Amino acid sequence: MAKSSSAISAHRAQFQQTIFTQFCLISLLCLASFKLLANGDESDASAAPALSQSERMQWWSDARFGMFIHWGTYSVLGGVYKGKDYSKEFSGASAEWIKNRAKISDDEYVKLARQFNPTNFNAAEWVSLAKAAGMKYIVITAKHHEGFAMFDTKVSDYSIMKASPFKRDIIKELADECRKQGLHFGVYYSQKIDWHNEKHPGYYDLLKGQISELLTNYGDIAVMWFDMGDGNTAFNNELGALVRKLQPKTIIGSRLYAGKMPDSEKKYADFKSLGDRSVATRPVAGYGECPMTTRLNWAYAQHDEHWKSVKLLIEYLVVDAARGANMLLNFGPKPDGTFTEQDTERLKGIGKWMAVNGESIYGTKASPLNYDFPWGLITQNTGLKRLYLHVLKWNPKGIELTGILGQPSHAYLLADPARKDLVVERNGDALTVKVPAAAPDENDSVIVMEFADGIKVDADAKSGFHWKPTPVMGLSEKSGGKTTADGDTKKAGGSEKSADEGQ
Ligand code: JFZ
Repeated sequence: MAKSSSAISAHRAQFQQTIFTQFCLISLLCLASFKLLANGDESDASAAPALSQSERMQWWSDARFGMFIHWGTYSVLGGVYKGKDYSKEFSGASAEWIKNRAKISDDEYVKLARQFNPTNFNAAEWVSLAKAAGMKYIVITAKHHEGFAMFDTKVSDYSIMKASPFKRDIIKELADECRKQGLHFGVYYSQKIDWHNEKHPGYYDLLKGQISELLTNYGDIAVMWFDMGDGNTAFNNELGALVRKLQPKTIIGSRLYAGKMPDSEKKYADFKSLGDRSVATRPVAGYGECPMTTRLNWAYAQHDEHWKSVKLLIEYLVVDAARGANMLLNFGPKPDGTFTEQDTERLKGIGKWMAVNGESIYGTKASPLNYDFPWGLITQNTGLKRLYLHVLKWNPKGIELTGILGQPSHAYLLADPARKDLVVERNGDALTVKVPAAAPDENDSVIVMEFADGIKVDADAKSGFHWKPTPVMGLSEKSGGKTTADGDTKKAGGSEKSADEGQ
């Protein structure tokens, strides 16, 4: 029997309703299954094998070169308090210790925060400077011994957001900019010394709270650069475990622990932080990093004229790399948020050399020889089957090296775009590279030697470590330099540890 039009439209409406209901049910089922899958994936992710240390360290080891930044309310004083300059008063200096050295009361010192208003701070400029200099990572003081947090912490009011007129999260702005420009971002965190909070009954909770904030609110934190660990190994390990839990890829420095502790007991340390202002004096076992200053002080100091030249800083970078260590080169920005002109000049000078010679640093390993030469040192890239001879002292009569077997298939100056072949003569166990009369680079001229069959070393070859870093004020005493003002005996913080002993 034919249906009436109204019956047909009622039937159609019922049919459409059924379809819609079914569609919703199917959508919900799909959503539920995706969620389940995701959960399943998450559970797979949570079951993912823990990251090995070598996986965690790969980018860091390849990077070889990073930027260290010491910046805080101490920068306002620039090493001077009530007319007295404390930036040279004791071993290792340094302007960020001024509260301690000038014996400034906490009530007096916290007033500095009200003057910390770096209106010229521009994260893009800082990160661009580091990138152009060839640096692959930045580590900045999120909280130094003064206890002032350079980030939006909720566990203390002594921070850039609540105690300073600036009220911008420096750590967030730099972390975001590093991510944008492709640099790894890390933070220095003083966990043992905190002259403002350490007497706080819940100090350990404050530490764990701030470390959790840093590892939760700022994206990937590539490095946690703890400083001056104490003997409380259980607590140090608790902090290490907290970092691992929150961000398994975060690299942890050895200063989470007391320097004198055996490396084997530093459970969460991924790399050995060598002595302040040190240069590797011997090949470093495992992963090592030498923190270095461009002058004497770490933080900005108005009257610190102990500047290191571009040539010297490149020498130190090369010596560290040739001995298997990274160099973390420090800068102390001014209280207005800009770098000093001298630091900017050094960054540009190093960047010019790195633009031509970066291949001889990035992704390299320590020399295959357990010695070096009066003319300089060697890095190697085994994957490329290349040796890089860093000739710091040019010799127009030729550059001689021993301990390498066979004949290079190709040898050329890294600075030569044409890669014109250089003559390499063998005389017994020595190879001599015939070179132009003038060194192609005033800082470090790099000769590349390629070995088609791979780099082979004469295991019996012996010699010495000829290369001693050029001694200057602002180089650790163990590395051959001086960090004590004449006649000074007082020590700042830890003793001047040897570069070899590390932290
Ligand atoms: C620490 C800080 O006290 C200093 O202000 C700066 O931040 C530097 C990078 O690290 O200084 C130290 C830490 C450890 C030793 C010496 C100085 N040590 O163990 O010899």
